[in-house]
Amino acid sequence: MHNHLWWKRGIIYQIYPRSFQDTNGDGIGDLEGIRRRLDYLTWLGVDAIWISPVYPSPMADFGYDVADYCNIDPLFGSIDDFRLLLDDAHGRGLKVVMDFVPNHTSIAHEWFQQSLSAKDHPKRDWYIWRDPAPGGGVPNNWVSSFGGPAWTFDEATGQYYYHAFLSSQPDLNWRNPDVCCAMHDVLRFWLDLGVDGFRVDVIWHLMKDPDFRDNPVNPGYGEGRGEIEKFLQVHSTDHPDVHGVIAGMRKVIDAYPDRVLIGEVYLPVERLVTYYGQDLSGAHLPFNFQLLEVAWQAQRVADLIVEYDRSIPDGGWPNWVLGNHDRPRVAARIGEKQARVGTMLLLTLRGTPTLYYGDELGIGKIHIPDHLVHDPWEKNEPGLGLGRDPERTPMQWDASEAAGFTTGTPWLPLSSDHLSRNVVLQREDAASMLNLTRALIALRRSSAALSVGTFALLKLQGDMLAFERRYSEERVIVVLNLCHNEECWDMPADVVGKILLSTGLRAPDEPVSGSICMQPDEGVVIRCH
Ligand code: TEU
Ligand code: CA
Repeated sequence: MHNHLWWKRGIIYQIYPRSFQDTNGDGIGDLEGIRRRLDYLTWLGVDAIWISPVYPSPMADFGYDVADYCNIDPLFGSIDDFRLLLDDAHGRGLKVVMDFVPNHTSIAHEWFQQSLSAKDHPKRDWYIWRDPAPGGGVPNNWVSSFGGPAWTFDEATGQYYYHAFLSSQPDLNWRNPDVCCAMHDVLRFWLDLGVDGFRVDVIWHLMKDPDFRDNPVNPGYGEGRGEIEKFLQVHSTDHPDVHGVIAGMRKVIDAYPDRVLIGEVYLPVERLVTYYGQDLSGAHLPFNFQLLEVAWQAQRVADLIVEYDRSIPDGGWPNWVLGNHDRPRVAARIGEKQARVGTMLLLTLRGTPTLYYGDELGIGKIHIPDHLVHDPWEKNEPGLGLGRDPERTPMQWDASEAAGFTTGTPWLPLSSDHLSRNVVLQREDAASMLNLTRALIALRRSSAALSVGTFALLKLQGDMLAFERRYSEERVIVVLNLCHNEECWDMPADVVGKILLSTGLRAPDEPVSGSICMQPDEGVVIRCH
């Protein structure tokens, strides 16, 4: 399995830097904080960290509004702090993946300031400027992902600029070759520093319909959903020309050995897999977010795994995500008990797993009082449950007042159970979510079948799901009970082995053959003889 590239056999851990570890008491996590917690990450056993944006930014979208692509925001430290972090991470065998936000900049970026300054400025065309519609008003019906029109009028020059997100996040014009070149230079800047790859923000947004046609109405839209869902994003996103742009980035990256290109893509599977690109010239890993959205039923989960597996192009490598900074935490979504089963699924499926910080503690639902809401989406469209603050709260390290995250006041409230749910306590508890996660990581890493082996669905029965991972002679069976009742399964005669790990109380090494009775909310990994 060591013939496989690190990003195929490895496990990625996503860090939301504002919330991982503060070291200067301002209540906001920083790069030095991540560096001081590297021992934790190597103890946990992950192979790589992906850090959400740390570039200079007005923080209108908490770093996804970049004012300078080649520096570090003073809030997080300096470029020297970054170098130190990178060196220390590499010294421990950890890879570091940067967040790259090429679709839009901040309005504070000097490119935009120049673009705004005059209609004939050479940078005007770096962004997407359009005249008002013939009768006046916005150029088309495109809506911002955070609600409201996606066009903002500039009085001085009499045109609108396009922003798929906030009006303070103007979209770059990737049809302009100078934009391409400038952004490729950004990639090289970080690659030359030694980063191991990029997670590319909203990669499916980069190219838009050149005619800016109206998006069609979404017939499935209902009350209580975000405004963005009123229209199908057929002309504003996923334009066929995007694949040329991605292939261009990929070329830049491929000039350096062993780097990875991950793309953020929220699309149905058949569209998602096109982001591997023609002849695999696209993203190495187009993020597969299906587990974030699926109804937690064995049938649904099995269907999506099989469909995904079938859809991936030859030579393409799969990947799985169970949580991120944009979606409710897994324990909030499916409950704490099933989150253990979900984590077993994530870490036993075929394909690179991405683990979201804090999910290894089972952090769950967190209520953010109105006066503490930070997320601009929640502010724009309040009360619909779209807010992303609950999944961005500080990491819970110990039972001290601010959970060891800061000596000051955390920028977002801690989960109310941080005194009992934290790294120190869970490390001591053999049955904790943390130790389960760590054991699953160790198991995956020690097993070629789990890391890089084949996948086959074995059985679907009620709320129980069983699959097989195989690599040469090694055969591992995973059985997951997705409900709160006991469920028994008469196994095929050739499944004879022993339990390697259970999410429940079952003893490891317990022999298995014939039939297996799964405890409520239990998942097991079995090694066949
Ligand atoms: O997210 C993109 C994005 O489309 C999601 O916010 C999506 O709208 C939502 O999950 C519903 O499908 C990326 C970043 O991850 C997010 O944090 C940024 O706010 C956004 O891009 C803009 O850069
Ligand atoms: Ca800080």
